[in-house]
Amino acid sequence: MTMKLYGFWRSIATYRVRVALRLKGIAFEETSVDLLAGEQFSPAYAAINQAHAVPSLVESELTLTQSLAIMEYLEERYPTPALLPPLLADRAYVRALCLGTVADTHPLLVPRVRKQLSERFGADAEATEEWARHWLSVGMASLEKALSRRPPSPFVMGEEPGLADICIMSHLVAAQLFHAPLRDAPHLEALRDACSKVEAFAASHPLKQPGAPAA
Ligand SMILES: N[C@@H](CCC(=O)N[C@@H](CS)C(=O)NCC(=O)O)C(=O)O
Repeated sequence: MTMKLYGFWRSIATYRVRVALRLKGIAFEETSVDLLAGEQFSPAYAAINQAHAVPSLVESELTLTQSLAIMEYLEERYPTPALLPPLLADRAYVRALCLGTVADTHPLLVPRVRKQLSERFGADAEATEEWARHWLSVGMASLEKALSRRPPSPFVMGEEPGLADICIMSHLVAAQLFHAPLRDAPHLEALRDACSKVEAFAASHPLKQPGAPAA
């Protein structure tokens, strides 16, 4: 049965799940939840995701939320091709890289946080964009440092892309959307170039989704 993905073109959390599904060759249909129009707060969507956020993935009777939890579910349920490495220590390394984006940076950028900054604290559009760019740059500096200690070749865990590549690419895609330049980051640049050549990443890019503005 085809899986159903609830997402939004601009959502980098949805992007992560799209890439994981495509790397694993799992068929899915995406339904757009327009975050800019507030559809995440509709009663119908709240019944699917009580956190009013995308992505949500529905497989038969099961509804999954949180991009990292969804990708780990896919990894356990459909182990081939593997997105996590076989060694325990490597898996911890990959998860640490993932959380650098998923847990540390991304939550600072989501629409509800930017809305609060503007409505409660009076930040104008330029200030909220600058806020996003700041945290994206802090995150990229940290990721670049990590990769410089263990350079990708061409992907984080070697020949095949996996969870770390997906999460790091979601960070770089967000940086692109928020116009946060990639500076002095040769490892991130090389990883971005390698991932961009993979169809699963290219086809999942926010600007390639229905509803996205023409590039
Ligand atoms: N940690 C969650 C983040 C989910 C999330 O906040 N998604 C954003 C879009 S990328 C969203 O739906 N935001 C709605 C809002 O902020 O109102 C995940 O990785 O799935």
